[in-house]
Amino acid sequence: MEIIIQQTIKKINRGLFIALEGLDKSGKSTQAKLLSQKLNAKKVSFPDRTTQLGLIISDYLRGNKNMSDEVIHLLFSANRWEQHTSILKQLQNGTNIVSDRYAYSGVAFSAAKGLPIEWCKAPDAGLIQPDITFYLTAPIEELSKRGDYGKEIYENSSFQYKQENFYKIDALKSVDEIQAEILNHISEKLDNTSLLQQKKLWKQVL
Ligand code: Z5A
Ligand code: MG
Repeated sequence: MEIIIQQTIKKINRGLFIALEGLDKSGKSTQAKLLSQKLNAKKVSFPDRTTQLGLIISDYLRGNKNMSDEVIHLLFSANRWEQHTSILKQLQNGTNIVSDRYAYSGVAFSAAKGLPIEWCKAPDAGLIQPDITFYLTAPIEELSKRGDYGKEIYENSSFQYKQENFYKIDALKSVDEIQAEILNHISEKLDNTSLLQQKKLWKQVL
């Protein structure tokens, strides 16, 4: 796998950008960590709770701060923009990036609260688009049995993804099975590097 990745970076002349999205507690962070090790990639996470904006978001998620749906949506987006130049530079330098959640999380959560989809998409327009996005999904009743479920405010409600056409992955498989499936998809995608044109959200060629 490593050799394929290195050859690809040479062919496309940049790093690969992979995003993990999906339902709460579907195993995104578990897979992002493993994948970043396998691909020798830099892992980024959204929300990035280490920045000033990230700290405000974190307070909100813990239920310590009231904010309108619009304001928190814009903060989540701004939190991605904070990392944008760094992500772009690293990709250009040939570093692979694995993102634990990204813009699709933002749109899905806020649209599910009733904000118009186009309004939700607008602040993320122009962010670099992941080359491949994996969407981990399973019945919520099963995921709610997992550790820490219900600790943050969104998990106490019925907000969940509605749709997206990424690679759907069954989150009830074992950690190793999921990782193997993800690597297989990446490998398949790398066989046709013409599909790896760098784009901006939402699907605009750079
Ligand atoms: N949010 C938003 O509204 N707008 C935005 O723009 C963004 C986010 C970016 C916090 O995100 C919230 O912010 C989130 C969306 C919203 N909503 N909520 N709540 P977060 O990413 O910080 O959330 P988190 O606390 O990391 O939870 P998570 O991401 O939903 O979990 P996960 O990463 O998918 O799962 P995990 O941590 O890898 O695993 C969960 C547990 O399951 C753990 O005990 C694992 O050991 C176990 N696990 C993992 N994989 C498996 C398998 N395959 N089998 C069995 N058990 C497993
Ligand atoms: Mg996570």
